[in-house]
Amino acid sequence: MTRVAETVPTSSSARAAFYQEIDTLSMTPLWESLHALVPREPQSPCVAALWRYQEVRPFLMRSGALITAAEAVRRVLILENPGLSGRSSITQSLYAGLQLILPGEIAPSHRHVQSALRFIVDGKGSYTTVGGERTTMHPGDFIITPSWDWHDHGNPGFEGVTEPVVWLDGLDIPMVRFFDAGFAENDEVAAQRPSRPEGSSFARFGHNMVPVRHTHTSATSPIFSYPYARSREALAQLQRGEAPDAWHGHKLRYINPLTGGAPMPTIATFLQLIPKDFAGKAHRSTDGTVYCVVEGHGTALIDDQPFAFAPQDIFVVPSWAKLRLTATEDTVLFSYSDRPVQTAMGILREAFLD
Ligand code: 1HN
Repeated sequence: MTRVAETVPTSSSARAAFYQEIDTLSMTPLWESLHALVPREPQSPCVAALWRYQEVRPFLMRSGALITAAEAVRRVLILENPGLSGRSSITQSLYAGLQLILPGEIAPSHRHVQSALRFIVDGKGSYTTVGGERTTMHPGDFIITPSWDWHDHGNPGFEGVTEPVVWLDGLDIPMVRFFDAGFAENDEVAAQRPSRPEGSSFARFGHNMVPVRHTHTSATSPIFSYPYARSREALAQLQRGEAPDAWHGHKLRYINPLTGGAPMPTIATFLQLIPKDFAGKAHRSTDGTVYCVVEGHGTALIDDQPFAFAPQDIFVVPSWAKLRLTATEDTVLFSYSDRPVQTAMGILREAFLD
């Protein structure tokens, strides 16, 4: 390429002095930051990372001895991306944390603009009440707390079993922070009194049918609990009947039954089965994604860096990083990302590589 002789003979010190002068007027030169502002492709500060549940669990249990759920409001250890230190974020747009609730505890009712998902990782015997309906939590269940719905959690035990319960919290906290649109309120009561029997929402919306005169107008799915038993059975049947997708294995996305779209306005969720001895092809997408291992062992190769995973581990794949999944036994992965937002903006990109 020929260079056009357009250089003005300014010294870098003259430029630096100029930048200092305009800084007093709260101005800054675009030409110094243009490349960073408009990169040729995503250059995320978020890095690939994996949290081994067996390593994390003792610390969670220690937190149980340090503070009660009532005092903490929510007893959570945040999974903070090592590249986003101090930002309480696992990707630029998403939050993740592991929440512990001990037998007999109540995490008091409150509500906030941030949407939350719970993915149950360990233990039986807890429930969450969302907008007046209680749901019992089982490992592998995917449960939604819609924006601005009252919610409280408790752990009274289940069928005589009392044990600590741990779940993964996924929230759109960084997105709401970005928009400076956050509001929150504490309830007058610690635990809501249920206004409908358990299972009402699922009866109405969970069977490929909907009430003829339903009035649900929320941006969030009217089903707020997607039981693992049913989703797992769907994957088992797919596995018996067809070959896995070369990139994803057998992968289903959770839907809002009223729209067919993502169950939450800001977060898409998925469950996939990677069959034993599957060696997936590489895939990349602009939605950085958080994975939680439900069953099985394998490796996530993220930009050629191997992360061996075991049940209950959590790992994060940054935007545009190449992901290749392999499994040494039948493996089930839950995942979530900001895909609905990128889709609404028309900026989602994916590439399926060989
Ligand atoms: C929240 O309300 C919960 O309700 C969990 O369990 C994590 C993180 C930040 C803000 C609110 C919950 C949260 C949260």
